[in-house]
Amino acid sequence: HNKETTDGSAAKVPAIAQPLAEKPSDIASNIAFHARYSPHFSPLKFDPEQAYYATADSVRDLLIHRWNETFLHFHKVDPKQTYYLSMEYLQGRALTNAIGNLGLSGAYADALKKLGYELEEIAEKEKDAALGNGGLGRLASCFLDSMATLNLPAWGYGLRYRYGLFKQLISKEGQEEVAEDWLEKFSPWEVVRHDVLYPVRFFGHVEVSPTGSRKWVGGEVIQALAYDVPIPGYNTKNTISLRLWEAKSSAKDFNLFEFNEGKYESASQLHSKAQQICAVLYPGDATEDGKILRLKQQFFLCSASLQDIIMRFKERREGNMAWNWSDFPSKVAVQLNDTHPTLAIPELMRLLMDGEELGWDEAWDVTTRTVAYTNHTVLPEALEKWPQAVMYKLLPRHMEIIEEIDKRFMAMIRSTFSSMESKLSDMQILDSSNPQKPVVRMANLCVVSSHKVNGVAELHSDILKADLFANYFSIWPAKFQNKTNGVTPRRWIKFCSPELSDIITKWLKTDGWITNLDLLSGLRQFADNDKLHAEWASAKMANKHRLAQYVLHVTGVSIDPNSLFDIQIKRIHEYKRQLLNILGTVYRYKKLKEMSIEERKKTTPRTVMLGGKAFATYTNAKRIVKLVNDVGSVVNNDPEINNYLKVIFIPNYNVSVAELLIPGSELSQHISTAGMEASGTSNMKFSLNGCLIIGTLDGANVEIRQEIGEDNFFLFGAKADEVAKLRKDRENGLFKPDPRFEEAKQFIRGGAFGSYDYSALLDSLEGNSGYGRADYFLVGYDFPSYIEAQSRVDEAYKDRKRWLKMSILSTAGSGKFSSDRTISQYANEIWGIKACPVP
Ligand code: 9GP
Repeated sequence: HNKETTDGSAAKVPAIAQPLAEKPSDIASNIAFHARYSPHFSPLKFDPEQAYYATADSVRDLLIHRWNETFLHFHKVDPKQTYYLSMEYLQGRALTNAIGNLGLSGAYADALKKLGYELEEIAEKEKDAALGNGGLGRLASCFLDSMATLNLPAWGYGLRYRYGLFKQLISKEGQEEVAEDWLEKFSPWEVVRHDVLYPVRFFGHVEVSPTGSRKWVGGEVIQALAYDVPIPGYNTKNTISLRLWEAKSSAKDFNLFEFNEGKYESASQLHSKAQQICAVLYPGDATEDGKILRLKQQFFLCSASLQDIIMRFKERREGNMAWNWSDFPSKVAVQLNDTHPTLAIPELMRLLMDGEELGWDEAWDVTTRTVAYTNHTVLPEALEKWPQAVMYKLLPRHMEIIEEIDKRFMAMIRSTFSSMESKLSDMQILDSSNPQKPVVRMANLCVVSSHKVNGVAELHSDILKADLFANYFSIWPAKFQNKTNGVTPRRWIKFCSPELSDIITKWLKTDGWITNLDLLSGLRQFADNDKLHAEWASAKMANKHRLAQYVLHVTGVSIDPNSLFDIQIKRIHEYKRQLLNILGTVYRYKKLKEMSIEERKKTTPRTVMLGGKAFATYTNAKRIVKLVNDVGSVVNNDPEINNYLKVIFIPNYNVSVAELLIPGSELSQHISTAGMEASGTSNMKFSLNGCLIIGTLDGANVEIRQEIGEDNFFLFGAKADEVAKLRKDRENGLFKPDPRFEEAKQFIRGGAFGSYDYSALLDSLEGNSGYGRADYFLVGYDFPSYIEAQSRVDEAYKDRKRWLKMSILSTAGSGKFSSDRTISQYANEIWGIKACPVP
């Protein structure tokens, strides 16, 4: 292997004779080899868990081989490279995906059979890597898959959280959060790089030398240690890296003397401070200590990653005397995934000025040509604002730099765009309008310092230009772009729904659609074909059976695969309006109760499934989780209604659960208040899997509807540009609630679903909502059109042929929503990078 990859650096590594197994018999012996010689368990066992680890170890051999080749190839070619900085990655499980991307699913399944196992059985032993919250983190993971598949020179950087997203337990009280220990045993997918270690400083002060140069000194210094996760591309040798930083202290920080004196805590103070940094994803930030910890996490990611990027830039220029710092942006693109990694901006400035001795103008030129920013939300509470006092304390040099950026920005506006002077207070980075609590607006810092700013769906990008960033757009129109999100077709159909994928390949007579999703449009010509209908229906039914078994396993409730499977899975948030869904379901239940048996028999039986986690301190979201569960307990145990309606709360929703639910879905709900969901990505996964959408004109729904055709989308609700007026009308007492809406709420208030007092939740729809305005999310306004859209769903489902045609057309129209398309656009229109395939 060494021979193929030999260049200057590979020659230092001795050659090896171990074969890389790709045939079932070789794979089986390789797995057996790992079971014996990579002993993670006591030697006599070969139970499913041990089989999983041994299998993963054997896959890892293949990945490391390709990974080294990719790294060396990039090193030799030295292309411009993208670095994706994200506080979140929702990787899920890796085994099935890695085997699939390597094209070895069949070979591994056969090999495991020889050893007495089914691939699916052992794959279930893997814990989800849930280093993220929701859509933003899963998008980052889909992007990595596409970057590798497209052979792009690109890496991800993130944090190696000890505990990722919490595990959700459901009891009578509702949701309970417990720490999810994804590293309980260990992860076979990460490789610690003991030689990749950078110091990251916090606190301290700025020292000024007699020549006026400034240096940040003192404070505490924590080490960032790299853990690399290989990301294999599909059907290519290219295997890229997700580099996750872990915080640690060094031996010199351990005070042996104090320890021996019995002062155990102070002896290892820095050790425990280091451990706090990567302990959990999004630690609570209500207190000042919480804020400092969050900022520490963000800065830790930015500083370690930039030191690493600069090191690599210099390493690749070793021996070349002619390079210049102004070359940096032609070799490096840094993408900020939301505002969480904003500190990369002042940190790059600091490293260039204080470390490499560039002047302000040169450092600013390099920084602004390197960094680009993606906005993922317009929700005010998600646009980060950090107290200036906290920033001064933790990052004194960075605050100096931010102040200087702000000062120069204001001077530029006054001199070049004097008509914007009145807007300056909104555009400024430092907001001192409340002298008690001056803050740094991270989004403004991003917009001012990035060469490109993009939203994640057309509607969202338009809102950024017209509203959130309108002032900036008026001075820098060329800075703003749209990059509609996408999802990887490998994980989200090929591997999670092999039956449907085989049918698509058979009818299109090619599997080229897996990397060129636009080819799915070729299914349109067969949308009325009875034979395809029969195959399509049978694949869906197989997936529904698999899902029904899972539901029985995790909830104890048996559901009927002949009923319409209606699913809403996403983080629980008032703007996502799970409450609208459950109120609609309550209304349906009440109407069923009022019907005669004969009438009931004419209805469309439904299984309504909801899943998602509520942020631990988000009270109304937790009440919604409880309400869904309470409704389920009553409905599912009502013998009259049982055959016509079931309501299921799927506990502990995560990536692996989504891989089961989405292929088995027939209707999915994407019903956010228009203008509030930036994009959504599960909507794309559902329609790709032939599931129909009931939804509002929000986020990427708008484009999905365009692509699959208006007739194949159950639309309802207010439009984004009507929302502001509707809220005003409501404040002015002009809103008249629909009697059906009142009926549903009254039914709950009357105790139909138990004795828990839901008035605080329901009151948010009438009076004092958390936002200080009544029914801010317009549940009441949209309720009647939602109920009517649901009736159209019921009717459509009764017509099997029509429904199947719509389902096929959904898949056929999903070509645009591949993350391969999204990433190609980022590569061409923002990063300026080109494919660099390993020969
Ligand atoms: O809420 C958005 C979601 O609509 C979008 O699909 C996702 C990926 O772009 O980002 C989410 N935003 C966040 O999680 C926080 O900004």
